[in-house]
Amino acid sequence: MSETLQQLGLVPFFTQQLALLGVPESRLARVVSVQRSHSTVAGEAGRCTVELSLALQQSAAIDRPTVGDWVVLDATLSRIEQVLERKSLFKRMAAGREAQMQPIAANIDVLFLLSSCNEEFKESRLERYLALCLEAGAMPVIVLTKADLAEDAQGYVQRARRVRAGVPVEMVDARDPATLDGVRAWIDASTTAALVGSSGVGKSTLLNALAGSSVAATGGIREQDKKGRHTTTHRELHPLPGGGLLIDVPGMRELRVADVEQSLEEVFDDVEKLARHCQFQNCQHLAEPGCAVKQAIEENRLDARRLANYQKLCRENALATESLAQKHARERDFGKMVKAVKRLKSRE
Ligand SMILES: Nc1nc2c(ncn2[C@@H]2O[C@H](COP(=O)(O)OP(=O)(O)OP(=O)(O)O)[C@@H](O)[C@H]2O)c(=O)[nH]1
Ligand SMILES: [Mg+2]
Ligand SMILES: [Zn+2]
Repeated sequence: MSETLQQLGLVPFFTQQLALLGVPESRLARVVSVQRSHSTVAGEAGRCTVELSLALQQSAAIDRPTVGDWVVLDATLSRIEQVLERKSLFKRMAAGREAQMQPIAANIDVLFLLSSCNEEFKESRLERYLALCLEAGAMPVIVLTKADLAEDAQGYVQRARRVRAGVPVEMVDARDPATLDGVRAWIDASTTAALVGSSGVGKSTLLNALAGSSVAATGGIREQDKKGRHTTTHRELHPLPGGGLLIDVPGMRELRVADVEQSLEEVFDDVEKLARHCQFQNCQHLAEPGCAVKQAIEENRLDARRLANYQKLCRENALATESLAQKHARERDFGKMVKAVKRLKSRE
């Protein structure tokens, strides 16, 4: 299967960069998937497996190509030389000890935040995803799957609507293409969308239904707690037959936030609005007198869970942002030291 660059989602934002670099479109490609030692890209010449240039291999994780990236290949089309500036980037704090950001999907227009109409549904998880989505610069759409299994699917819709006013909520049976018009409406010919959500919510099932064929494996969930079995193991970009592209992302156990302060304020703008009426400008909404936020909770105008999650995400964000800053400072110091040593050596 060979797609045109337009079918792969090419828009002027990237052709302009290419023109500035003076590189022909034959060397432009889009990253379809990333494996440990190589990546699969799609371009005018079809799909091929490529390596990273040495410079990219040595660059920070966040600067290395990720699924959805537009990249410049070398003349032999076997190596990625450069990653074009991204229009949007969904990223998280990487799991593990080292403080660094991990790119999840690049150049996405729409992010479908999937949650099931069962025990898996948690407002707090959606709030976390929403903050990451706004930070990414993508349009969020909450998709409630397994509406067919729920006695009160509308109840879940209402809960989802309260997560953040204005964020669209779609309800589907991901196995049934007849229920997908609401989701389809968000994807046009040049749209790149991505599917995120816990394992087992039906991301790959939804992809297959939109693609009209079985392009990704799906798996059952554990009956007792409705948890998925991590069926999808890698991220992949799939062109849809009706136009547009969809990135399937495996369910991630940990989606830590960093650098999302502004997006958190945006997601929790109802809390922020209340906080303006607190007696103290720096009120932490703990036990201060004249706290408008606490009062709203007492009067059932605000959910105590929502405030607790906001505070939890703020703490997590502050810690992560701080450790990223410390790491950058260490790297800067190390860079300075290396330069100083080189200067001394050259004097000798
Ligand atoms: N009844 C019903 N079942 C669904 C729906 N969506 C998904 N399923 C089922 O839920 C199970 C998990 O679906 P997957 O598509 O594999 O889930 P996933 O989100 O891709 O999971 P990971 O790849 O593990 O992250 C499968 O058995 C699907 O058939 C739905 O809307 N209704
Ligand atoms: Mg899957
Ligand atoms: Zn307060």
